[in-house]
Amino acid sequence: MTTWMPLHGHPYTPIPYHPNRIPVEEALAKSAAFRARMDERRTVRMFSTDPVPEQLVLDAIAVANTAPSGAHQQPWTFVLVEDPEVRAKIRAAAEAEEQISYNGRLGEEWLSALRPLGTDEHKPHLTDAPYLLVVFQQRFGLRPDGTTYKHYYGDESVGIAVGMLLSALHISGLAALTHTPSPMKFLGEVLNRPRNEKAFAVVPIGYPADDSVVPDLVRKTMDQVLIRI
Ligand code: IYR
Repeated sequence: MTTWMPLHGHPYTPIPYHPNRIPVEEALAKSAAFRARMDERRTVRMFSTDPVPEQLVLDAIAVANTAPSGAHQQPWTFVLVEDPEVRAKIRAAAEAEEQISYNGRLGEEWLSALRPLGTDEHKPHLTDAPYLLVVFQQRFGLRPDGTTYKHYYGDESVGIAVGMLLSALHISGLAALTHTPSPMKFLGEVLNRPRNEKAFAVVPIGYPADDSVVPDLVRKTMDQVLIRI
């Protein structure tokens, strides 16, 4: 029997894993329903201030925490911000950065790529949405004694976790936005994060505003994205 040796701890004991196979008919029905439901997901920028059940957000974070990660290092920290003062601080700092970005820093090619989406430096969602989830990537491991160790595939791992988070939020009827103010250094400062963590994304979570609109965009077809050999 093989024993897997985590880099920074004890070997994991292999345990049986043989979940029941889902009968094909049932799997096809579930798969089709999930596909259709996911196709309804839209990135939302106009949020209602209505409260959302906290448990739905906690469940979605718990789902994200099931994501696969390089060497099972789970290099993520989720900071859930409800405090209106902290949200206001984050909005002010993000808008200050975005002001610079949209007025030259992004460059003409980037700005013209964004133009169809209609985004700008105003970020009301940061204070309208009842929750801001700030996802941090642990660039390296930090032991309590201050020594460090490498993390592997951090970008990929946190990206997968955020994807699972967005899916879980959507399944619960919640809307979200993957917002990446740039540079994001201020988030570590405002939220008092340790030196090994860098902000990966800010995810406002809530219900869409009653007058919310989204761009009438079209997704690539399967023919465009799938090559079969
Ligand atoms: N971070 C900026 C700009 C921005 C960049 C991309 I790429 C987007 O898909 C959307 C926005 C902002 O949040 O406005």
